[in-house]
Amino acid sequence: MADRHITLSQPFAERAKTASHPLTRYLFRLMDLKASNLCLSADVNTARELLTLADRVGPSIVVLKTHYDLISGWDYNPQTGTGAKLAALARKHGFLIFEDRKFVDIGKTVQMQYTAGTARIIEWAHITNANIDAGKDMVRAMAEAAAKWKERINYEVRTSVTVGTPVSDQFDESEEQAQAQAQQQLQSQSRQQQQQQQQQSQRDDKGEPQRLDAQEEQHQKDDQDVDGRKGSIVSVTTVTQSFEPAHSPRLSKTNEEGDDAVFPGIEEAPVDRGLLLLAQMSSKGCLMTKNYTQACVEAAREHKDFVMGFVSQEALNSAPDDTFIHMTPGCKLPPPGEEENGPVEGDGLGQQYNTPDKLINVCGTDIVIVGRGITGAGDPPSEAERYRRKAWKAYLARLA
Ligand code: 6AU
Repeated sequence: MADRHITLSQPFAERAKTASHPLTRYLFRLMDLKASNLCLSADVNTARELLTLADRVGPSIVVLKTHYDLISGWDYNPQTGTGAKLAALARKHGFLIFEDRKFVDIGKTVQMQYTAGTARIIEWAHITNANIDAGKDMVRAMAEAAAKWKERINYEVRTSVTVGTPVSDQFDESEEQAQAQAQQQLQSQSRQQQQQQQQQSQRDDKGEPQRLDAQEEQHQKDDQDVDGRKGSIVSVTTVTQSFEPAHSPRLSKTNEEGDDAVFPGIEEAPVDRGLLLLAQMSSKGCLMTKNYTQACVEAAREHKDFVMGFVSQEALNSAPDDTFIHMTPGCKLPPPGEEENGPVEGDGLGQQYNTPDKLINVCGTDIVIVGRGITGAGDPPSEAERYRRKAWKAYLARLA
């Protein structure tokens, strides 16, 4: 660990004033408010388990970490899917979502993986992480993608439907996917209305529903075109979108009861997105060298507006003005009844564990990431509370 850096003796409430990243400042405030420096690694099998766990354990944590690609039944719908539901739970319980995607590739590829594709991680995850083996430019590429995304979502999309010929090339190419979905939804809604009216008038004339006419066949063709994202649009429905400033940082709404609940005592999280650099790993025989870790620190300093801090095994702040946050996995408590700060066995697959006290009080991390220690317990919410208390106690001990 670096020589005792000022941030090691500063309360989180103080660090909330000095951290360079807005999301880090918010997170420190949340930690102070909830007296929690616990992140749950929700490595479960199904979307239903994930959402249930997030709802039950939410009160004890400040970060919920996901691996969306190990969840079966993940619903990709940006408005009503698993990401949107998690976001609603995050608002209700006051935690941030951290998708542990460990991006590593050339800049252009990670930009696309981060903002587009099936999962559209940037839409629902406040935080993600990257391994910078591919070089520091990858961090710049992600930072640029996040800035562009933020600029776009600072404006709410207002959508209206009119009759006429659509001018599809009015739309920015980067928005094509979202707009194709919106268009598909609206077309289907307007078609349903037309069908209902049509069927109603046909029923009125002859007393029973009739076969749909050529117009419906054209609509069916439109559907295929929209699914394929390209193709000539000849529908009678036109979607017009305009962008207006958004008053709320909220991105999605699931339309479910309770969706509007917001954790008391703090406003909703800012729309900013943040990156953690995977600077050190908990696994046995990890090949990340000191030089690699140092390169992470340098990359973080170069992108303070996007990099919040590190996933590391120790505190890495060393320059006087470093204000990064550290999150540390490989954390477990010894089984109940054993010495509270005693050694903890690994998982037999390379994972190594340390106690919250060792990681926070001795190694100087800020947030401990706990997976199976909580998910594997008989009663995850009460086990999460036990971890929260121990981790907070270790933080207070560090300040003393
Ligand atoms: O507590 P566990 O061992 O059940 O789960 C630890 C979680 C897993 C790992 O993918 C992740 O933490 N992890 C990471 C992260 C967060 O990037 C880095 C690392 O060095 N070790 C580690 O276990 O979801």
